[in-house]
Amino acid sequence: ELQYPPRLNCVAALFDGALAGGAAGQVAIRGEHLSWTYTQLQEQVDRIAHVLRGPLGLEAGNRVLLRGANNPMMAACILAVLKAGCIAVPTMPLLRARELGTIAAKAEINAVLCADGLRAEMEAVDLPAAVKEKTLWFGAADGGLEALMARQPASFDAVDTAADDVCLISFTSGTTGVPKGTMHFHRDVMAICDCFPRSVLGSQPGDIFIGTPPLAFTFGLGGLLLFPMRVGATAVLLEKLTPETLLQAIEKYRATVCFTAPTFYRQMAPLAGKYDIASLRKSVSAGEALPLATRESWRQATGLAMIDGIGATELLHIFISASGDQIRPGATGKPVPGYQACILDHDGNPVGPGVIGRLAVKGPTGCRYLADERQRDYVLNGWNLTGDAYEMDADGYFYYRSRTDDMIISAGYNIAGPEVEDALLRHPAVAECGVIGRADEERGQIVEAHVVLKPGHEASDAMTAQLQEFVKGQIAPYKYPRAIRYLTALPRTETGKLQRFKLRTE
Ligand code: 3UK
Repeated sequence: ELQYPPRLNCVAALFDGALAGGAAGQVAIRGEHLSWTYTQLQEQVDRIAHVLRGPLGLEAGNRVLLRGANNPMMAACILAVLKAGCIAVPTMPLLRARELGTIAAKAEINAVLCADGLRAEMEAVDLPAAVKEKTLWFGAADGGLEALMARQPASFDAVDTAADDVCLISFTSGTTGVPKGTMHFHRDVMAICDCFPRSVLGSQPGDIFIGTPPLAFTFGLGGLLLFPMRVGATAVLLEKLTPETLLQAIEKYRATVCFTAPTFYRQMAPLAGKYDIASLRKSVSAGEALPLATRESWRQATGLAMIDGIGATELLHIFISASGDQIRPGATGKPVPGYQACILDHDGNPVGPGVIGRLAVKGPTGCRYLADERQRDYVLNGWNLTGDAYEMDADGYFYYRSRTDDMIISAGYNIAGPEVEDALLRHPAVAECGVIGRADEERGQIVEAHVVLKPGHEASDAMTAQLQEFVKGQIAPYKYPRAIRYLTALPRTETGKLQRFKLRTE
């Protein structure tokens, strides 16, 4: 059972812990152009906190929309908002003005801290005049936030917040369309730092964290900022990474822990041999299902057993995972110590091993939607229903099957798209694929695959027949894709998630 004092400011607690552990001179954040030790990061954070409470005139509990790519200044801004007793509302860098407007209105923001490089889109957002007056730009060649910081004291006393004051409003990335705001407390931030990274990763002060998820996505906020801070380790924050440049960066920065999505690992595997990435100890995959084929190709390329973990914005971070000899092929893992999980049937009753049902999770973090969102759809008797169809085995391992809404029902059979995707990915011509159910008069639905071929392979009827035969040889023949469409890329969110709804409406 995790216990935190009733008065808690998570950013103050993170710095106090790191500094007490001797991290003062250790690099906290390494960016493309600069790095800060823990002492230097704290000074930046403190100066920004002064700007927020002084010149910007914010009060405790005010909400600050944050916008920027992954870099040291964006990280410092997020930390400063929390340390100043305000609430961070981080937003994905690629969002457009209309989407930002919806988030700003839903979260009732009071101020904006935005990277100068994203200024044009931010200025196009329809905001109340009072908020426009409280907008500061950072990373500009002149003036902006940095000019104000220079005139502030170098040290700021953290605002004395309660452990269950809201400190973060995080928006879901909207695989279905409308983003939902979720609220998290100061103690939730500590809890995620004390669960997955402790028990599954075994993070240490010497670790160097690297990866792709935006800090505005809680996967990235935890993995690339909060987790390293909790143990006084180093976070490498880089913008615009590709599979190739991520491998280069792992080599260059001697990274030990990598956080990214399954597609990235899939694309990195064939290139990994070109780089010296022997420093890497842990590779964490989250955001969507990790196909066994991807796990195997990464293992072959690097010798590393990938750590799969399912997390959700509603629960802040990863709650089922496994590492080392606890990894079981095909399973996500077991509940992270601190969390409980079970499988429920349609009526909300628990089902035993071997039955597919709805995943339900309980733990130190949980879903609190902003205002009128669908809280009652997500939380049932204290259990969080993530919307995932899962199955448990007799040893308590949890196996992902599909999103609850994505289960394909064809001629009376239940078919999970990700299983068909895993089979297709084993074919040497297939780079990427997404499998959905397409309405069909005769069968209700048919299995339809959307395939991206590797360079050097052509879409043709012969290819379709070959892929269909291949799948029939891998899994029960009734699961084979009766229709195959070829694309040059799959529609994905900024967080790397396949947008199945877009495949369905194509
Ligand atoms: C799916 C997975 C299978 C699943 C997230 C790590 O993805 C994150 O949060 P989101 O709110 O989406 C949550 C949903 O994504 N999912 C995530 N991980 C896996 N499905 N295997 C996985 N390993 O449907 C879940 O309900 O965007 C991930 C940490 C923090 C996060 N917010």
